[in-house]
Amino acid sequence: MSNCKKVYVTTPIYYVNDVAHIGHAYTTIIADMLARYSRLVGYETFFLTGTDEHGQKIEQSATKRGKTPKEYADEVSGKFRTLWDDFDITYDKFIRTTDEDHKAGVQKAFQKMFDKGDIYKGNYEGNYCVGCETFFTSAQLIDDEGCPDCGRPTTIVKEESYFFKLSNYEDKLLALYENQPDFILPKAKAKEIVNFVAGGLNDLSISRTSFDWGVKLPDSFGDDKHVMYVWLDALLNYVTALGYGNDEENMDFWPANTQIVGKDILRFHAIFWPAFLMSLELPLPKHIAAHGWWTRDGEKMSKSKGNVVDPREIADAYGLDAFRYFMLREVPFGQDGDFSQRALMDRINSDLGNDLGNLLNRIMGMSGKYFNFKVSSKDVAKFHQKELDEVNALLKNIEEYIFDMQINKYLEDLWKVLTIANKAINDYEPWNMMKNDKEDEAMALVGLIVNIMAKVSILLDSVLPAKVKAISQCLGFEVNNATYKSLIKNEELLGDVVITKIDALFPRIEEELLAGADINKAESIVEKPRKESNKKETTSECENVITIDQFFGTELKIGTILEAVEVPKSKKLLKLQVDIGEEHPRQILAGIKEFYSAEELVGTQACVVANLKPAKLMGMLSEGMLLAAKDENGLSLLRPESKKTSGTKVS
Ligand code: ME8
Repeated sequence: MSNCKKVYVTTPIYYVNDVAHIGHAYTTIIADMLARYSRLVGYETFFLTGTDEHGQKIEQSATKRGKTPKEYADEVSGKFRTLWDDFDITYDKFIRTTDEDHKAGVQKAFQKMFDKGDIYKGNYEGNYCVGCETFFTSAQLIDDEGCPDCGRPTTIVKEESYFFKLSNYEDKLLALYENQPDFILPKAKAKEIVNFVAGGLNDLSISRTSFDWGVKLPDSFGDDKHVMYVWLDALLNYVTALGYGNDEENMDFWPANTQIVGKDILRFHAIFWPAFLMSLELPLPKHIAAHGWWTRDGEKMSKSKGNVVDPREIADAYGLDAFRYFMLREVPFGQDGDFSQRALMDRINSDLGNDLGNLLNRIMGMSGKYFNFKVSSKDVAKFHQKELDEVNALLKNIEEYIFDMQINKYLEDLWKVLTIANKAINDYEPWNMMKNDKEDEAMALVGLIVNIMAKVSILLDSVLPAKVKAISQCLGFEVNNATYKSLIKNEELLGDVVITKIDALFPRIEEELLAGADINKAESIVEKPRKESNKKETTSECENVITIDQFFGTELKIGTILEAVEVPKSKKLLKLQVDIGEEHPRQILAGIKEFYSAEELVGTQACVVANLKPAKLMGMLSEGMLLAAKDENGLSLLRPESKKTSGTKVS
């Protein structure tokens, strides 16, 4: 792969009969990561996504809503597109199967397959699942009726149909799997496909007469009552998007490098699709990469079960980059994963907050305190060749993980590099170097850490695009193809840089404030979990010292609790109205229900953090925080010894 100049990456085109959920976002984020990475390393890249809008299922969904299929498709397709735009998905084209040029391209392909002798007319009788738009043999059905994929009842459909001679391609497909062992990724998934094909392939019915909402056959067939099978129409999007059958403008991107699909549709992409391409005499994609399934509490997500996780809600609550990181890091590509906010929070606080964010804090702290923010790499190699060698060894072949779809391994290795940096600070103790007049050595150490952060951030650009922008601003360099080449490919170091202070990258998400919400349930997603500055994992006393100004950055005031009520369904939260000397009382949600009853609080006072960014907990606004101390004997609010005027400053 590595010397490929053009990279074409695709997602499946999503059906417009459903709202986007984290499963769709997952596929799209993986593809977006590949596309961004490819662009950064200098490959000419084309990234395609879009919507699949024909077929009986869509027709039925539209009718149910009193809309024409096109009206309905416009609406839902628009929602997908807006979501991807809001998620900064860097697609080069968003295709819709209702696009006129797509339909024309599909008709051209149909004609070509027919001219080649791969399409014939016959009669079809079979068990059809409308939900999956697929025919099944009687042997495949559950209890003689149920669809083996979704369990819903199938119906017997008998109709005149055009067929594609799939059986002709059995041997060619088996040869493909043999000769191109990484055609299907992860490789372990190839076995089930090989077995399926080796078991014998029936010819494929590729037209329908029982409904109307689809691409018509080419006029030359004079057969108006047929529309094309939705999977033939849909799969061809990958080439019509490049201009196949029309201007061919971007056909030089074909064959695709990586076509990302969910495991549910691997069979269509690993059997039908290459057979269609062989018939069209087009080259085959390099990889069909099938990822696993996201479940919610172990169950498939569906609107009827009400357990669908909305990607927008998660990204709003936790940040888009954190959501991207979590999806890419949490589950090895190809395996299933169960979505939980607890796991997401842990990743944010640990990997992103501590390992990455805190390292940047340390860079800002050390460079500011010791060197007035000016850092030179001049002596890094002199004092730290060992660490540089370790870093370079880890980064040397890391690209292979990306195109092998071992994204979690890619991220694991980047985190190993961060560990080298965090460990170096602990081992070399720059604060002692400074005390012992070894300023050059301290500068080399800080330079090493800055360079490690710069290298890692270049390779994280495709995963955390917004945060990497912030990191590069802080370090005073740009993430682009030139810096990729010098810092990663050529293993060079940055020149002199001036560090600029920025806000904490991934402020810690405090679990206590999620306390009232059941963080393992999707329903209780908080819109904006309160975040506070990164907690420092300190390695020396001096790093933990704050100035008086920093202390006074926190506004502490005496508040009088005017009202207190329990928050229904929450084990921990009380909703308080607290007078802190302002025109209106503040609403504060406090996780103290286990320790105080609502009644006993009314009229008492407590110390309030008054300038905390408001947060929403269980859908309610919280405009401050009460200070409390908790030990094994329980929790006590911190209160003035004698009554004070509401709003009195605490210092
Ligand atoms: O199948 N976990 O469209 P579709 C992970 N139109 N990924 C999931 C998921 C989950 N729970 N749910 C959906 C179609 N996906 C066809 C494709 S392509 C020529 C035609 C993702 O809207 C996953 O990528 O049902 C899956 O393959 C895709 O959404 C299915 O989307």
